Amino acid sequence: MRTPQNETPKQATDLPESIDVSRRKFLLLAATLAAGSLTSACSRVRQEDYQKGGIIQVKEGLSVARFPEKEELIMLTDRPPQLETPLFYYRQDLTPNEAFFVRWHFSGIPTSVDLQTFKLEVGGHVQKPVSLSVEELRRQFEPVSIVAVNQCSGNSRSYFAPQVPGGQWGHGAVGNARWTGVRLKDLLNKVGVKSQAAQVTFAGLDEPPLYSMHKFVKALDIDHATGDDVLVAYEMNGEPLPMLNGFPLRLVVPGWYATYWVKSLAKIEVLASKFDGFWMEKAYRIPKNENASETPENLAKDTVPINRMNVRSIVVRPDVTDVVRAGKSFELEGIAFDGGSGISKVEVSVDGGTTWSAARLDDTDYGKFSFKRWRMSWTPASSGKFKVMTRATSGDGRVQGAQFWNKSGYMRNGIEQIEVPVV
Ligand SMILES: Nc1nc2c(c(=O)[nH]1)N[C@H]1C(S)=C(S)[C@@H](COP(=O)(O)O)O[C@H]1N2
Ligand SMILES: [Mo]
Repeated sequence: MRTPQNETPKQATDLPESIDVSRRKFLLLAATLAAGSLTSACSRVRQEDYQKGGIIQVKEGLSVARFPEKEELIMLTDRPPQLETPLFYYRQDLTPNEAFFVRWHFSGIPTSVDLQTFKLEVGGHVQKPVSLSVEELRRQFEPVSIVAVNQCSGNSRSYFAPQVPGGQWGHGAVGNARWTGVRLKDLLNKVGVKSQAAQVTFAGLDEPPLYSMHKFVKALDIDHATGDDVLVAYEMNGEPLPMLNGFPLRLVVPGWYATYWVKSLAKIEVLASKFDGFWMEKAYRIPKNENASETPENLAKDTVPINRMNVRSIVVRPDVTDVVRAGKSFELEGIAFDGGSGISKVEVSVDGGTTWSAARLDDTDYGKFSFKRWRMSWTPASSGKFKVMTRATSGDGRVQGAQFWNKSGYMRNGIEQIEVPVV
């Protein structure tokens, strides 16, 4: 089911809304997935591929593929699935589940989950550990919903110069959804966190293919984990999560990069000391300085785990199918978002950064962790090539600027420039 484009806006605090997904529906979903397993249809495309009023633009050599529960998405790798959302899907406030990007580290991903036997374990440095079925989570805890952006640390990595290794994402390793589930804080209250707790770890059902590899486990500080925002979600845009986006449960860490949003979440463990696992100590680290920047000649010696998202904005219209005409008004359109302070301003330049004008921000309010969509009417005086740029300012006063570089290609948020041909 597609999320309607003009649905009534809701404040994150207006929720919960009703979440009446029947058990039958769940079981049906699980059964379908088990039977179908995760085989994909894959097609090779040339420069352009028309679809649903938008266009999938892929670099030479990339493919599009249709995985279970998904539309055709840009495929970086098939094992593990790494699928990118085409830009035209960002002309809606909420990214449809079918088009939401996918990223797993290991090929050993769950392809079916039996909700009769599945349990989420919550334990470790606590008074009384529990195991809960999805049904018990739904019944025993207050449901909460929040609209939040889930963005891969390496979103837009392919544009870094010099180029860096890792998934060569365009701008489509991001999505905005309404997540519904229970507060992690409520779960932790139920098990009774013991004093001196330091961190909480999260692990999913996916397994590394080799003994020598480390299971994907992430950690949050106890203060963060017991805050109001962090959820264990069982729904995405009012539906059970797609298998590829973490069915039946995933962690939702609003404002923080997607690496913390552990999918097919099965184990939550409270630790009395800081977690020292590979995915916190070795991977997903950024230079410890203001802009997480370093140079190839001078790599940062001090690093910290990646954390809150920085402010950024991108243009989603014109796309390659749109024709912009001299002397005719054209509505430029895009999205902006940050790590949770909200978007206060978006400015647009059509002359390569010489002059800037304020874009209109949509007045729909999905809360501070959501995409903010913007528009600006533009009547080019002449034909030719125009350099269109966009610059967002966040609620806490941060402004997009020059692009910084780091060896992992994380946190790209410099002002982007696109060249628009005007006829
Ligand atoms: N269990 C599990 N959760 C995971 C990952 C993973 O490999 N395994 N990858 C993380 C990373 S790096 C990203 S970008 C997001 C992607 O979320 P999505 O596939 O729902 O878009 O999932 C995160 N959660
Ligand atoms: Mo990621």
